[in-house]
Amino acid sequence: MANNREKDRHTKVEYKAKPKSIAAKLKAKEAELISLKNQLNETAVMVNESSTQEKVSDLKHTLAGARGSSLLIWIKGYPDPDNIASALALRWIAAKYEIQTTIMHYEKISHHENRALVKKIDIGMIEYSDTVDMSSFDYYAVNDSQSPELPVELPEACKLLVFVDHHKTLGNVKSTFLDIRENYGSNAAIYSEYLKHEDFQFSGETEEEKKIATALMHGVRSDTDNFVNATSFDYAASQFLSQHLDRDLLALISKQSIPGKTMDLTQIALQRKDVRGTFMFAGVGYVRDEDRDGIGQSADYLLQREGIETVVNYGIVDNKFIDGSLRTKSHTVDPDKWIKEVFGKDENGNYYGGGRKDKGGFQIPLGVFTKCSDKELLWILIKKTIDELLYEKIGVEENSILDND
Ligand SMILES: [Mn+2]
Repeated sequence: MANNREKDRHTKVEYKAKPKSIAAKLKAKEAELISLKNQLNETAVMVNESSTQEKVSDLKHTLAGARGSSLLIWIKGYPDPDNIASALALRWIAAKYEIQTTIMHYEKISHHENRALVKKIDIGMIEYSDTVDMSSFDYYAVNDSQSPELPVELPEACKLLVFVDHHKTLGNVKSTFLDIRENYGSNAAIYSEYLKHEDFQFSGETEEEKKIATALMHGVRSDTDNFVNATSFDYAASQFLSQHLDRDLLALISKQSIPGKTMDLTQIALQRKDVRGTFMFAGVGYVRDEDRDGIGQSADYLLQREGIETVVNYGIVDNKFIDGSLRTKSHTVDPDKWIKEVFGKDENGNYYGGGRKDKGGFQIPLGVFTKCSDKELLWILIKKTIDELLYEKIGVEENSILDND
């Protein structure tokens, strides 16, 4: 995330002594990391909170002004997960103001994935035809599109009430409520922010709300190419949505179904990715024993990223040991040799890990550190130690500028 990178960049820590064993290294850093942690807490900022607050007030005001009216939610272009989910969210919010909504599309639903979405979520969209009576709409809304022009004619009195988009604007849009955020990877993330706002009391507990959260998550994923092109706002949205979504439903409407936990780990790994040339490293934090496979699976996924040849993901498994996975498509990285060189041997002369062909792994027991009561601090400590070993191996300075996007 941008914030973490900022923090990393501004946190200059110099290491004078160079302890040999991992345990000694951990111990040597504890004090300075406590101060580091304090600094991190101080600089933490809530992104975008004030502007969302303003927009939510605006939206409430707009909808209250249209109370009891009839709203056409128009899906422009081919119905896709992002605009369908946005329409669903808007319908849910509008219902709070007794606004009757009709979700309508003009183009055919083409992709099988989108048909599955419409069917499984039971969206109740109408396809436009000459026989549909358009005269009853008081207002219309457009989401996820650069312009509000429709391919059909609306009654003169029918005004644009809501316009929400995340593309570059093409010109002036006149809408009672307008929210354009070019720095969002998905429109669904913008709607997730509205729903997250306490004023709308989205509990995520009803069937309908779970469906909406699921559709929005699908929208975020699909518009960000499975988070590869996500911004911090999309991650924040998916973090919120993940608390409410129906994972079985999400699996059904997604092209490939992957275990929920693996998806979460992948999401975390993407969020914390640290790209160094052709290497990508990601510490995913604490992982339950039964979910440890997700560390390797998320590394498999990250390896698909263009320009990346080697991925190392790691986390603390079962509060007992550091578990890491390496995946590579490089011709020069030998996973077995690489891991043995990076992590060395324990006091009994056994290597912490190894590998073969294109993959490898390592396990480092936390030993006495399992007793550490501050899990957050312990993670910072572990992460810095592992990262430093990795950086040393590939020959980069810890504080060199990251080339993450
Ligand atoms: Mn979109």
